Amino acid sequence: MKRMLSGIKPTGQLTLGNYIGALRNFVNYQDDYEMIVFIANLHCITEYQEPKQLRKNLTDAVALYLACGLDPNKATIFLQTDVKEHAQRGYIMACNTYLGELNRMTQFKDKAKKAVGNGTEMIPTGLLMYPVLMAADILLYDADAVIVGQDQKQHMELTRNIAERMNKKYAKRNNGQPLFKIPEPYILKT
Ligand code: LTN
Repeated sequence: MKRMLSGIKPTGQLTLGNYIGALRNFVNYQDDYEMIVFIANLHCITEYQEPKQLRKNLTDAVALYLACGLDPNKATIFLQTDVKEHAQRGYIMACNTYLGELNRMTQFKDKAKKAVGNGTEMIPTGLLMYPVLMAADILLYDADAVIVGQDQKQHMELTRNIAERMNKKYAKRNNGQPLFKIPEPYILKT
């Protein structure tokens, strides 16, 4: 069975758009794929979250996913921070990613511009590192496919580039075997 992965970042109220865009697909795919779904709470805090509200958003998201038919007997569902390897692998990915690549990410540029627009000129480093952590999330699980929204397409491309780069760089150390499976993006239509 092919393995499919997705991360959910519940920073606000879940909407009908979430249901149509993501939820429905997870439920459809859980019979045909080995589904791994996690709540990306480390990604949530790249922008300030009121702690109580964040905790509520996390549990609300899980409740909604279960209510919509995501079946814990079929899919693996967990919290990103419960698997310490996400953060650890994120560091290793950062050592194999160029500052130029991260600076070019459109989501980073938009969010950085907003921080400056607020008059603070304080851009959290976590915003820059966001795609590196996402690459770690994906490559940890040797996923065949990753479900993402259109806005995450560039992050998926970077993930594939990092994987290919590390496969080349470390092939000799791994008996010629690639370190990582190169995952296919499944881009959601909204
Ligand atoms: N960046 C995604 C959430 C996310 C994710 C992932 C999705 C974090 N890690 C790994 C797929 C695979 C978002 O903003 N929705």
